Amino acid sequence: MTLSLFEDAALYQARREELCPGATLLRGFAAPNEAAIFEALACIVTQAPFRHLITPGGFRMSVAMTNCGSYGWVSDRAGYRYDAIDPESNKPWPRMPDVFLNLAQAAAANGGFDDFEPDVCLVNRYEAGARLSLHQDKNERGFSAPIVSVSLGIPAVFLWGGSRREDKAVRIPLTHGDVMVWGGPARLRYHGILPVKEGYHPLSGVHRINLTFRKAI
Ligand code: MD6
Ligand code: FE
Repeated sequence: MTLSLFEDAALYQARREELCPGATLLRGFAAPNEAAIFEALACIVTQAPFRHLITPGGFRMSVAMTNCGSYGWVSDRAGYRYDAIDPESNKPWPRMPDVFLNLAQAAAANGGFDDFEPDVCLVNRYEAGARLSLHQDKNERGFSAPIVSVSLGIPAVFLWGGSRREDKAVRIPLTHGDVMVWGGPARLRYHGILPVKEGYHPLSGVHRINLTFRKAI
């Protein structure tokens, strides 16, 4: 029997971990939709290929990125921002596929945030050695909506810090299908990804893929 995402979400309980008020880890939540997610992703990257963005400080990011949705997160010498146009193609970003939107909304509801309307899905691709240093997600216009973050492919260790950069961070191993829902009092916590170890996953090859859904505007 195949259940809809929403029936799945209603039944989903067992592997849910509350990290702190506002942050919930839904272990394996995306796994039932893995095939449809990777099909949709293949279509997105033909229109908006992965690229290594340049930070405002002039460094090439080790994580390759693309986006889908009404806006995309971009970085260059001028700064970080959301843009409705992909600067590589000068066209709008690919639309957000239904399987992405439904997954993000079901996860948000499971984490206690109803009516999540993401307008961006940032797609991060990590190869061995790629990392994301501690940061806050604060380029969005408001912080009332949560962030939904989907981990796929090879594993990684998530650094979960506090509200100040110098606060000690705990390490959370994330594996294929894990979804983090993160908002309210946790929305501006520092976080990052440790350098990814070599690995192989049948759906992503040597990569870790992360989908981060946000309401940017
Ligand atoms: C990643 N994620 O997991 C990077 N940000 O590859 C993030 O930077 C992130 O997972 C905000 C909320 C959840 C996240
Ligand atoms: Fe982030």
